Amino acid sequence: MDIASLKSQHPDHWMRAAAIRTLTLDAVAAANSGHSGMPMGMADVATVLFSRHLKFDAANPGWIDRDRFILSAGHGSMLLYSLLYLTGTPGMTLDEIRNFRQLGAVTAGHPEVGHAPGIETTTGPLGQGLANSVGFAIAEESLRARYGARVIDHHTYVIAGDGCLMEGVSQEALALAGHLKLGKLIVFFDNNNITIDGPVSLSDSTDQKRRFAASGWHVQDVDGHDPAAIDAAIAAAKASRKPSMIACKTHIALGSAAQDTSKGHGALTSPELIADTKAAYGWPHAAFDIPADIKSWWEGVGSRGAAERAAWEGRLAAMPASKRATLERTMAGEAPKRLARAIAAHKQTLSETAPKMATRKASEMALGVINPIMTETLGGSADLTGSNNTLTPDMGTFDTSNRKGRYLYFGVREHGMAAAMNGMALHGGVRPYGGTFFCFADYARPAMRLSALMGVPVTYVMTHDSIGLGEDGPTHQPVEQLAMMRATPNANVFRPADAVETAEAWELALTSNKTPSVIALSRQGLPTVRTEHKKRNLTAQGAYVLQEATARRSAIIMATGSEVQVALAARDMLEAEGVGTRVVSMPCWELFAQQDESYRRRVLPGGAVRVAVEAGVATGWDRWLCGEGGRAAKSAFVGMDSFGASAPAGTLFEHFGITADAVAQRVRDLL
Ligand SMILES: Cc1ncc(C[n+]2csc(CCOP(=O)(O)OP(=O)(O)O)c2C)c(N)n1
Ligand SMILES: [Mg+2]
Repeated sequence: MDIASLKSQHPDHWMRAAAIRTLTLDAVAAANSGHSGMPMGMADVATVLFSRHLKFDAANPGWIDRDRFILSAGHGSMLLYSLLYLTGTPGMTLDEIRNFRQLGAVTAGHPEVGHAPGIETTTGPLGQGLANSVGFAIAEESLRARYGARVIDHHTYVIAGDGCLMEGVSQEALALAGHLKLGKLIVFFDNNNITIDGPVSLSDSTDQKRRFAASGWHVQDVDGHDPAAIDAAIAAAKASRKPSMIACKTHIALGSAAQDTSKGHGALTSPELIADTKAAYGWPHAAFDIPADIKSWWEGVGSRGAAERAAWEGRLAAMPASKRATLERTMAGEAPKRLARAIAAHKQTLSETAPKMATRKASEMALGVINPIMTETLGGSADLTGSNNTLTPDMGTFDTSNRKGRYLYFGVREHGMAAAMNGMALHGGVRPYGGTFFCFADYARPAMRLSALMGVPVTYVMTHDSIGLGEDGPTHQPVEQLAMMRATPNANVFRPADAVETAEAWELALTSNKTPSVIALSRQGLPTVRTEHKKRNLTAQGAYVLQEATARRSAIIMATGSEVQVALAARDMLEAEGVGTRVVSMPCWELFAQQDESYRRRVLPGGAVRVAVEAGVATGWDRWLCGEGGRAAKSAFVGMDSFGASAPAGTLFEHFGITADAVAQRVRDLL
C-alpha cells in the first residue's frame, strides 16, 4: 500500500502511525545519530499490534500476564520508545525522547532492559531478541501449565529484520521454537529487503518463509503497510497452534527520499529531507509535537488493557494462597527459604564422607538437592546431558506433551540455549540453567555477554573445564575461557575445587538476582578438600585460606578447581622441608574482589612469595599475584601458555608441568 491509498483509506490510522514516524525523525535529528528507516517502515505493523492485539496496561507495565513485545531489530529503538511514550508508559517522557542516545537518558541507542518499563530485553546485537523470545515463550508455556491459563496466558511478539534472520542464532532459535510448538510466539519479519550494505540480494537469497515452514512454523505474507491485512494476519497467527512468522513487506524509511535504499537504514538528519518527508505525510506539526487528539488516542491504547488487568488481579487473588505465594516469590526471583538449610546439610554429608568425584558429578548431586526444593528451575543441556550432569530425577521433559516438564533438550545449540535462557530469566517465574562443555562457551558467548550486561541470573553449567578432560584433545580443552569470562563485567565465574565448593557455588548462583553465574566443572575425579564442615558458605567470600602454614609462613599458593589438590600436595612437600606454606582456594575471583580490603589482606598478606596454579592462561592472575593484599615478595604462575593436547589427563598435567613438584620448585626458586 502506498502513502496516498493509506491516507485515503485509513486516514486515522495513517496519522497515528505518522506520530511514530515523525517522533523517530525528530529524535534521530536531535541526536544526530540513530536509525530512522526501520521505525518508519514498521510503524503500521506496530500501530495495529499495539492498538488491536497486544495485551498490556501501560500504567502497570510489570503485569505478569502482559504480552511481551520484543524489538529484536534493536537499532530501530525509536519505534519502541515512541510506542512507550505515546501509550503513556511510566518512565518514557517526551524529555527522554528529546534526549535520545544521550548519557543518562533511558532512551539509549539500543533498547536496554531496566532503563524503562516496557523494554523487555536488551537488543542490538542482531538475532538476540528473536532467540530470547523463544525463552520468553518457553517460560510462558511452563508457567501456564503450572498455574493455569486463568493467571498465565499471554503471547510473545517479536519484530525481527533481515539482519536478525541472517544471523546464525536465528536458525537455532526458530528450529527450537518450531520443534517445541511454541504457539504463542509470533514473529513479524520486517521484510524490507535492505541491510546496511545495500539490498539483501547482495548476500542472501534464502526463502525465509520456506525456512520457517521447514521448522514447523505457521507462515504468512502480508503488506506491512495495510492495517486491515496486518490485523487479519495477527488474528490468524494467534489462532495457529504453531509459532507464527508474518513476513511483512515494508518500505524502509517510508515516504522519504531514502525510501527503499540502504541510506534509509541509518540516521536521516538533513532538515530538507525531514521537511519533505513530513510534508509527504501531511504532518504540519512542530518537532516533537504530537497533536492532543492523536496523543489521547494512543493513551487510550495504553489503557485498553486496564479492565482486563483488573479482572486478572481478581483471578490472582482467588488462587490458593500458597500457589500464589510461590508465583509471587518466583517472579521476584527469590530462592525458597529451605534452600540454605538443605545445602548446609548436603555440605555436611560431603565433608564427613569426603568422596572423590568429578565436580560435574558433584554438581548433579547439588542439583539433586536443589531441584526438588526449587521447583522453578528449568534445566537443560545442549546435547550433553550425560556429560554435563544437568538432569536430576523427576524433572520431566519439557516438550509438546508435557509443559510441566522442567528439563529442556536444547539440542546442539549452545548459542540458542544461552539466548533462550536469557529470555526465560527476563520473563521471570523460572530459573534457567544450561550446560555444555566450557570450551563451547565460545559458541554461546554473545548471549552470555548479554546475560551479564542485562544482569539476569542465568546459570551456565560448564563442564570439562581444562586439559583435565584428557583424550578429547585441544579442540575441547578450554584454555582461555576462564580469562574470557572473568574479563566480562558482572559475571560470577566459579571454579570449585571439590563437591563442597560446588554446592556452595550453586547456592550462590541460585540466590543471585542481578548477575549470571558460570560454574566451571571438572570431568576428572577430585578429592574432597573441605573435610571440615562449615555451615557458612566460604565460596561467598570468593577466596579463603584452605590450609594454613604450620611453619612460619614464607609462601602462599593460590589455586582454583582441580589445581587446588596440586597446591595442597605442593604445600605438603614444602612444609616437610620447613617452608611454611598457606594454600588459598579461589573459587570466585569476582566475589573475592568484592570483599573489603582488610579481608583481602588477611587472605593475601604481604611478605610471603606467591605462586598461582591453574590449568588455564595466566591472564588476570597478576592482580592476585602482585596487585592485591600486602606486597608479595615475589610471584610466579604455573598454568597453560599454549593449547592442550590429546592424551590421558594425568599425562597432560605432567606434560604441561602443572604438578605439585613444579609448583613446589617455583616456590623454592622464589625464596
Ligand atoms: C550481530 C550484529 N552484527 C552487526 C550489527 C550492525 N548492524 C546493525 S543494523 C545492521 C543491518 C540490519 O539490517 P536489517 O535487520 O535488515 O535492518 P534494516 O536495515 O532493515 O533496518 C547491521 C549489520 C549488529 N547490530 N549486530
Ligand atoms: Mg532490512
